[in-house]
Amino acid sequence: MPTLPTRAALQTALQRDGFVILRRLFLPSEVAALGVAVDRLSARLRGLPPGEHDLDGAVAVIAPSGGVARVVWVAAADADLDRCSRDRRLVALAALALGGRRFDQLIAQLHPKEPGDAVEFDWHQDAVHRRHGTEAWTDVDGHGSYLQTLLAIDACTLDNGPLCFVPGSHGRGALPHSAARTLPIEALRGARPVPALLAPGDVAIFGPFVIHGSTPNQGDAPRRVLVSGFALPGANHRAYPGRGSGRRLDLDRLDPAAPACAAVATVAPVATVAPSAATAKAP
Ligand SMILES: O=C(O)CCC(=O)C(=O)O
Repeated sequence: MPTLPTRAALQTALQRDGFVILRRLFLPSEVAALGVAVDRLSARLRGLPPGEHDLDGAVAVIAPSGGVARVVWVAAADADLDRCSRDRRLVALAALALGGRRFDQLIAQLHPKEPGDAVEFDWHQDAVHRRHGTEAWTDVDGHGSYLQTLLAIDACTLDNGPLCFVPGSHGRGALPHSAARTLPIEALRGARPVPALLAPGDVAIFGPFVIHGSTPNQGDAPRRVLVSGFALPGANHRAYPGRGSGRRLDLDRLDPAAPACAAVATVAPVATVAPSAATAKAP
């Protein structure tokens, strides 16, 4: 029975690249159900003007283009996306990567990049969004104390704005960002980013120091992803937006009946893609 990678395999890959891609962690039927949930949510967002909008305790951010930039703490707005954002498999990955069994879930965020919506995520490290290096964050394990997961609901292809990583960039530690929490382009000098080309159900996981970003969707199919973020207890001291955000998850109390993985591999694709400078805010 295919299963999650061992702790050693996962940690070796994370330490080498700063991110890991896990293939087919979610079953096609599960991903199809998520697509339906996102369609339901998108119908509620249609026609909203640019800016932030409360959605049953979630925060929908509409970009100047009219596209949905992100839905922050989407767990409050949809029960299916809520369940998936704290799925046992994702929390188990946090346990393998970070150690421990209990985590504070800071992020449950939908990025429904649609063709032509001009939504992009400039180069950044998630550490800046966690407020690493400020009073709002205590690096309890000395390695960032945080894991982010990104589940592909649609295929992430070269033309629809896949998330791109700079392998090994986590080794540079926390870098200075602009006031908009983006990296200056000089920080990318000599970098060789790789796109995370994902099939529906694949998951990318990454630590808080790896440099990543993505360009707009220039394809003709949506690129919807669900992002979750897990912190070691004691790391975060900030209230995150969204009703119920920051909840404590205990791996031993999550639904043990969650389906097993279809298959798992830990492979980083290698190709070079350079997202442009961008304006959208990252999680
Ligand atoms: O959805 C994307 O392309 C950006 C994701 C991202 O930057 C993040 O999860 O930190």
